[in-house]
Amino acid sequence: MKGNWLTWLVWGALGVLVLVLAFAPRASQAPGGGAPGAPAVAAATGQAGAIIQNRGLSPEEVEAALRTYPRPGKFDDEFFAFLSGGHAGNVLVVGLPSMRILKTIPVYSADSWQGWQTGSDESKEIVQEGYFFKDLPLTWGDLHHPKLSVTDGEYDGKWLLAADKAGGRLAVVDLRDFKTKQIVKTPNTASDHGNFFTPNSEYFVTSTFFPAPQPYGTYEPLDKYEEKYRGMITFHAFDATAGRIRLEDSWQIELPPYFQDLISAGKKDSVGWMFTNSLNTEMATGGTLEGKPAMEIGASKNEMDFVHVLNWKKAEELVKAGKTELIGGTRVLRLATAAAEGVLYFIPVSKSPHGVDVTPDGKYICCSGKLDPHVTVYSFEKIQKAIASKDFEKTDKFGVPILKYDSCREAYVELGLGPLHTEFDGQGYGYTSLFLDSAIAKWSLGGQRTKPGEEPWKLQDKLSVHYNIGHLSAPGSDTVRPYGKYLLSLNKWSVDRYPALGPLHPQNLELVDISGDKMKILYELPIGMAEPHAASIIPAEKIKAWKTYPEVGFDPRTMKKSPFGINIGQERVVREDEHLVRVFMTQVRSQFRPDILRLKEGDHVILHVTNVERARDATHGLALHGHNVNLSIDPGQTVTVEFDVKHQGVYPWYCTEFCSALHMEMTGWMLVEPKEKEVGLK
Ligand code: K7E
Ligand code: CUA
Repeated sequence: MKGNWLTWLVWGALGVLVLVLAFAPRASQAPGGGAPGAPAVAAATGQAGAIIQNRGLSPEEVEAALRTYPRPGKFDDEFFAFLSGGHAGNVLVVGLPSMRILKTIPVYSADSWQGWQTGSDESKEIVQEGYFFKDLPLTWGDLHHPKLSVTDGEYDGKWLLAADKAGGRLAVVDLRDFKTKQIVKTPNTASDHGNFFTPNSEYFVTSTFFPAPQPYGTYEPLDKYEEKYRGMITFHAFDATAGRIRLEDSWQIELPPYFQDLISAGKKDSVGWMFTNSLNTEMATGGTLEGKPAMEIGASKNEMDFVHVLNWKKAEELVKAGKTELIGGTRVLRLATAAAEGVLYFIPVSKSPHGVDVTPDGKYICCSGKLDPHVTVYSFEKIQKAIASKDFEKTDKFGVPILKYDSCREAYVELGLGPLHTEFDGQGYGYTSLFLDSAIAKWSLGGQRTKPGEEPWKLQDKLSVHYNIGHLSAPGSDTVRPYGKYLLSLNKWSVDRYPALGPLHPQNLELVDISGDKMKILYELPIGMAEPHAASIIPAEKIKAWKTYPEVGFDPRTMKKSPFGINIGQERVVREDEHLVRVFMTQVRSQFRPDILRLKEGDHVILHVTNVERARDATHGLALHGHNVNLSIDPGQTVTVEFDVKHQGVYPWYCTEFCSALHMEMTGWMLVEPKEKEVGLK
């Protein structure tokens, strides 16, 4: 509707333009004649017309361009998409609909722009806290699903959390300053994959992908897989005021050794419940050189895998009542207890599903097997009835009741090949990614909005994307209040969409307009970085980020004034003992104070640097030659770095941000004298 109107407008304007063009030269020649500005408008419109013609743009392309074009200096973006950076270990912030990359937030991996793990001890300590093994540095992570904190089931714009699939960790990002504040290692897991916030961010819940022997860290051979390996769902207690995970209050539910993959929170009607898709109910373990079938073959023998249905409120009660065992220092609700006490149920689902999604009203749970062209919709009400009447097919090997598929199923909607994830627009439609079809299917949910002549539970539209879509993301889709309007298609392959720049291709994102009956692609954004698996999209006005730190000497890790923060005039170099030198340094355009450090070979330096600027955007850097020290200090911020000075010599340092006309002069010297000749000793 709107699209048609816009198209009409554009082409209408072009029609008029031809006429206007004819008059334009004369108007501009007339001395002081014509309405002010008229010739300019005519000329501009004329140029636009020529561009459209020369480039051979279709009306759809012109419309897409006009809808996504951000006016310079205007805040035209309606939404921010928080995209995962995959195994680049970071988060990207992209504005919609402009599709401009506005920020990267380093999390698990180093980032020298922001001095993350390349200098400041604060950043190194945050990462160290989450090491898999305390004595083995982890310099990267695989970040898949960034999730935004919620209050009453709606985004509150305060925190972003995301698990690390490769390290079994999770991280907290503060949306006041867009910096990572905490990384913790999930107890008893090798990997975390799915994650979500409970409706008031009481817990950040993660699921393991790979089951592991328990207690974690012990060895068990693969032939004891069924007996000894277990999956885990972890309820990380989250302090939503402080923005910190409290491991001591966290607890886990032990699960069978299936691959638990992704998880979704119940909402509204289904609050207190959660859902997990699982694969490999065959419990295959591979063994391609040992005469056994490959994992992919072994793990797709069964016709059906399981959706896990968990009553986490009940589990919480059991945990509080002490029905847990301490494993690796964490309270774990054992599998047998979960099965016996009505915490855990299974429902069959077509084999090898990837993703489970709950409708915004909490009434339906969508899950699709990748090899079945349908999405299966389960009704929460029916599931509850089946549980209440013990309508079980049987129990699985671990004593978990399997609910009857037919008793729980509400609909079975044919969509296309390779269905994965489903998102919602809040207008009564689901959007499912079709990996094999390279398409998005739009389908009508039952019990929602009905349009004249529109059947519920039916495919309504299909859009080709480029190519092999994984996740898709609609604003607020995982909350009780989706915002609709746009959909991001996160594609795994880009193949021929961009000129070849070597064999490694960019990832391809596509912005889809979902405001009308037909989906339309508005923009394509290649990302020359790791695979953005998933995204969470929030209205721009919900983010209330700071422009500078509130006072000089601020420590972003504590969000308080640092004891090492100083003002101009307080700079000093203190030799605390024979080999320990502490430096309090300030930065302001365009100097370091002090700008000469006189040291001796063998010294250990503790450097506290405060950027005393109050001006917005006046970030300074400090790059020290040869010592792997690279700091980025925002206005008001204080950072600390410790390092050893092992080699005599002259080491300049400089500011890495082009901060002023005299930025090139913003430099300093670290002078390291040789050790005094130790004559006569030894
Ligand atoms: Cu489809 Cu991790 Cu959600 Cu990629 S995800 S593997
Ligand atoms: Cu400070 Cu350049």
